[in-house]
Amino acid sequence: EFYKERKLAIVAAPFSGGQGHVGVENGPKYILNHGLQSDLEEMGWKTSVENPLDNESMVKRMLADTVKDSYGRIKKPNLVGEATQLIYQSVGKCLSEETFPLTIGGDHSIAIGSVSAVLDKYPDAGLLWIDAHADINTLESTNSGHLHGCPVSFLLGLHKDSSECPEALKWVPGKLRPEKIAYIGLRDVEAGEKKILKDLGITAFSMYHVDRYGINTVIEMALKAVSPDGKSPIMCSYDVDAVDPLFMPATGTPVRGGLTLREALFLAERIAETGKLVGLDIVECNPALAVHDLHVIDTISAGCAIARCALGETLL
Ligand code: 4U7
Ligand code: MN
Ligand code: MN
Ligand code: MN
Repeated sequence: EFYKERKLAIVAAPFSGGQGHVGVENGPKYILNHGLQSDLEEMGWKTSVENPLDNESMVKRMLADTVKDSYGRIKKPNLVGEATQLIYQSVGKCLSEETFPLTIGGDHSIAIGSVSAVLDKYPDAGLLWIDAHADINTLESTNSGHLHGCPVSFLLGLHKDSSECPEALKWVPGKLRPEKIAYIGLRDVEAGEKKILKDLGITAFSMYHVDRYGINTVIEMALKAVSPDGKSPIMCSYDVDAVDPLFMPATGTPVRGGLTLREALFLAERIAETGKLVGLDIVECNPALAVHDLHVIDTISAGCAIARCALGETLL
């Protein structure tokens, strides 16, 4: 019932300021070069590409690491605040034109922008966060200071309780309700994050649950949690490090013991099957972290396959 005209925008978010590795900003370029746009066209989507970060001052700031940009332990709050706001506006524009936003990262901080825009348009949307990590560190709890470990806390509005919030991030609406998010794939969650998840009663399926119940039951439980009546729009923020590094080696914070490639694609296929998907992020592909060419191909082709499956590609 969403996107009847099957319009889709690939929102390129070549951003690395939410973490410490160079190279994740090349994710969109590699994914586009792999042919994702024409694949989606063949599947019947009318596609376009948006480049919200492609303005002179942003490009300059992302390259030059000269201006001091830290706030206590928090790294690059100004850069992340400005970049995510541009992504927010771009995704918001897509949605206002009934165009499906497929945001390609870049690191996971960009979801602050993409998910906020989806929640503005669809306030009752359920959010599926597919990831090895919970990304729910607050400005207080983060040990690394990397904002790609914090987007969920911003989406929940936890920064609003903080005297620590940098000016550039104050725009984030923070309207996500804790009962509207479910995680799948977790296996590297910090103690501080475990406490937040518990205190807020957030639904989270770790790799333990995938092993215990199987991926099919896990996705049914996750969908039920964020959309009990099955009617809510669904937003999916897919961090490729949810997938086992055997299949997805070129990513910034790989953790062994993850989803198999089929489990990863099945999740996407099942989400597509609901007919309720209203937005998708694919983040954290970092071709620079491959130790040889096959790693690049594995990572980029798996990233593209996740996108295609979530957007309706079927095996038969
Ligand atoms: B990703 C971490 F400390 N929790 O906060 C942190 F383990 O978007 C990792 O999921 C965050 O890749 C990983 O830096 C962020 C760390
Ligand atoms: Mn992750
Ligand atoms: Mn993540
Ligand atoms: Mn990562």
